[in-house]
Amino acid sequence: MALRWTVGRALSAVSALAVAVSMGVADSVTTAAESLPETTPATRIATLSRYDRTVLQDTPAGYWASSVDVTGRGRNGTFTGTPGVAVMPNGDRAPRYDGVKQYLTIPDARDWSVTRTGALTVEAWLRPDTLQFPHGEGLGDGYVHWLGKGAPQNQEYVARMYSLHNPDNRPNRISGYAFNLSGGEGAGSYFQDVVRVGQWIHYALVINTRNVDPKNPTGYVKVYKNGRLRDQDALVDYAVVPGDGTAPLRVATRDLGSFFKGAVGKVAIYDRELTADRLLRHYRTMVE
Ligand SMILES: [Ca+2]
Repeated sequence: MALRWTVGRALSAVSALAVAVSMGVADSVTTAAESLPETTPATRIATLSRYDRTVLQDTPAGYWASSVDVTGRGRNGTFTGTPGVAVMPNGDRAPRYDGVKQYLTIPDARDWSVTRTGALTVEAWLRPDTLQFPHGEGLGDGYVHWLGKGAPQNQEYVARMYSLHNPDNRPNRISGYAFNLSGGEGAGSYFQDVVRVGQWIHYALVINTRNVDPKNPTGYVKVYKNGRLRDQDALVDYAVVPGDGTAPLRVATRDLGSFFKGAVGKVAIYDRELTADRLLRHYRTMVE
């Protein structure tokens, strides 16, 4: 029953897109980057990829293959600029950002904040098209924020990638941080491997304030790469207590301070901690 309900809602979202396109409401950017072809409703649902279906089985609060919320809740994003298209390992398409001024904005919603349930998983596939980002921020402009929810006094979380050469000596480190609303230093986890231009990487950031133990008395942050847990850190180490801010969720930037050059696809937000088994399943479904 749950699956049928979910698929039904996904179908509604696809229908809504088709209506928007036929009415000329959706711009060409949205249409070009959308991975769901315009066909009859019956075949549309069949063209959700196996990867999309696997994600929907885990009932994400929001799921954006491009700018459209595939869950059917209608919380669509808006592209700024005209992103290109990249092909993912399974043949699906993903928006490709120029690293200068293109990004996706999804309006603020309670479901995008850790505070609603006490746990959040942010999942995405990224494909860097450079190892040295032209529009970075931080020390020596050494990194870019490629996904995040944060603005002054409304900081929540961010996904970051460092350039190959940066003053912090963190070559191509890929990380995730949880912040207090006031900002400052975040509690973060990371992996730091050799990265190739054009390589697809599956990333998941978990923030959990409910699963507490003596080492994590107020919860933790975790980062997964390709379905494997790579790092975990206690929120208490940086005295981080996540809040519910007003900033939008953005992809390819957080707050226009830096811009990711490359593709970011299949962005999903879950209002709980996804299990390692499910994250590994997602990864394998894309690459096998
Ligand atoms: Ca909010």
